[in-house]
Amino acid sequence: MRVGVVSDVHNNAEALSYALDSLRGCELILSLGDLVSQYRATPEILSLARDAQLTGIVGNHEKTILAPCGTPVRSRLAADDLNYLVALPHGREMEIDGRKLSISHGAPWDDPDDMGCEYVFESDTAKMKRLAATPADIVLIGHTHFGMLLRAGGKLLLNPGSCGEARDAARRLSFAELDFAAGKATVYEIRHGSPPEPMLIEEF
Ligand SMILES: [Mn+2]
Repeated sequence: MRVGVVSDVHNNAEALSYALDSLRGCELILSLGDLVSQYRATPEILSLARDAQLTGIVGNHEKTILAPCGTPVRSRLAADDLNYLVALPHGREMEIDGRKLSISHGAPWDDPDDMGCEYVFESDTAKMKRLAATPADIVLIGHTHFGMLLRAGGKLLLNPGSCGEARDAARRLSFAELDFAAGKATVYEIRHGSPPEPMLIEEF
């Protein structure tokens, strides 16, 4: 089974379309939150998400729109788009090919009632240790907009980076793919006008 992973799209329909095109053949595509951007949820991004049956969770930007302060944004959304957002859970746990997946926007220990989410950067030893203690085989996070792929504590830790709003020095947009049959995880850089380039590769 092949699983695509996108995160932090921030209304970038062009980048999401590119990623979805590259991930054709994946049986499941996960979205790790922040599909939309604060006080903006474009109908285009939500119809792309619904058409691709993105299996999503909320990020801090969805939380904002779903909170009382997001009422004006929600009132402008079509029913189908609003329903998609409202149905998003805070996080997900699932099992694929005998592996347990933990899926969260910032960190598995994020408070569902808090609008903020934790930033877990690879350079933060304490947070990385806590991430590696998550009771799962594959731990998926987003929010930092930095691609990360490594093994720690017998687990695979993956952040696909941002598929829409580059924040790293090289201004890279990225997404990821988990190939369960091959036991291979890849973070791909989006290359405008050409096929994606593998950026990080790890076995699991
Ligand atoms: Mn975020």
